[in-house]
Amino acid sequence: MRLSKYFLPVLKETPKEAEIVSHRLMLRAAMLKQEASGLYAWLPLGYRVLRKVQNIIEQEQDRAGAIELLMPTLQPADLWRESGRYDAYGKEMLRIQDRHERDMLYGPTNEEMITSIFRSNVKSYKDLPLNLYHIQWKFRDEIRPRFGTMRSREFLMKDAYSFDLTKEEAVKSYHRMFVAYLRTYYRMGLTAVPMQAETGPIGGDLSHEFIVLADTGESGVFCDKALLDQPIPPKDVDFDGDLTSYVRDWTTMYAATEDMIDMDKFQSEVPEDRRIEARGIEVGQVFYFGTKYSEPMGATVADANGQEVPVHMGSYGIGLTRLVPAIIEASHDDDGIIWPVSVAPFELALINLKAGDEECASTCDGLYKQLENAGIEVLYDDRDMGAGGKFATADLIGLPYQMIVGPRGLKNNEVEIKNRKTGERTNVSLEQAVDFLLERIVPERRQDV
Ligand code: 5CA
Repeated sequence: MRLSKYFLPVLKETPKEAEIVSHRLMLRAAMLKQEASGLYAWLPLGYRVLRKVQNIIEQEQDRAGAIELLMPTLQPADLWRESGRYDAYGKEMLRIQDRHERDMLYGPTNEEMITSIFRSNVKSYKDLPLNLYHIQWKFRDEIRPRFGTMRSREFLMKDAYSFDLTKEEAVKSYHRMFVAYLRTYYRMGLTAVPMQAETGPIGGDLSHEFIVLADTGESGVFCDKALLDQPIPPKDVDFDGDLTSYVRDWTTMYAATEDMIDMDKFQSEVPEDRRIEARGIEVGQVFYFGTKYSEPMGATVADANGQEVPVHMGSYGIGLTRLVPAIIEASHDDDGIIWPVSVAPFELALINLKAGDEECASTCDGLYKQLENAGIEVLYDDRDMGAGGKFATADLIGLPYQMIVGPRGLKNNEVEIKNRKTGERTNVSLEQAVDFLLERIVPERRQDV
């Protein structure tokens, strides 16, 4: 993409309304624009990141055996009357009437609708286990939407729903999602620690929140430091096999949010020098809630004896529009964002230092083609302006690598490559520049881990 043809209205000033760094940077880097309280437009740069996050989630969900579909944002109230949640959900739910005065709502979550899809289509235990997921906008009329898309009213969520014959089988489904989550966050450059959690309006008796440690997080958390170094299940993990050992690795050591903390247990189980008392961002939550929805809604299957039994269910959420700021909270400096390659809107900023210089322009044009042919995602700053502004933009929007092309370097047949994260600068010959980048960028995509 040529920056001269792109839409990247970066801000020089720091917007006053933004209280935390990720919100400030998302506004300054032209990723977002607020349209109303808790409602945001995703501008092109932000949308590219959101799509990368979505891709990783889809790959890991699919790998774990979940099947993608798409349900509507609007739902009939009658479904929610069946589960009893229409009244229970309260003011967070946006209630709407259509022209026939039928009660509708903008979905805050989809347990009811997926249960209705299930009950109309699945009749036998032989069709289980089943896990269906979608990635769809949700609306929750939060009392205090804040921190940009960290806590917004409309937000994009991945929600998966598992169906099993027995509790024992349902726990296996829970484990599959648990392992997929560890891999998903890791691929985005995050360490998300699973912590015992309350179940709130979703219900059930088994739940973990996945928490990224960050000072600006909304949850107080308590955990064992050693958890941060636990191994991530590998790409070829067998989702049909026994996953308990992975789950055990991540759940044996103490970790709980402030809602669930048992101080005596925390202090007796975790040696003092390993106790983390910190804040964190909840980037996902998984629930097992048995027959809470299947029973009132009549989602049953025939078991091996021909007996109709309600299925055991779980649900598994990831907040995509929250993950993007969470990644920024975990990875930025005074100059701007530092994207991990795997979610970067572009992998490389190609910077022509001297606009108007014919040799610089033609070399950059040539490199741009070569880089694109090599499959590197390039944002080519070909604008007719000084180098200072180009550097500032590249640092602000946080592309992992910069390739800087100027007359001085070209005299020696060289370009400069800067690593945004480490600040390290290397002069590389024109001939080797593309390979130099490929060697670094390809493993950092984390597609094969
Ligand atoms: N039905 C279940 C799981 S599918 C569910 O709704 N779970 S949840 O309430 O925990 O939401 C799942 C994830 O969505 C949360 O972990 C969080 O990352 C994200 N999320 C929830 N509320 C918001 C919000 N107001 N703004 C941004 N993200 C949110």
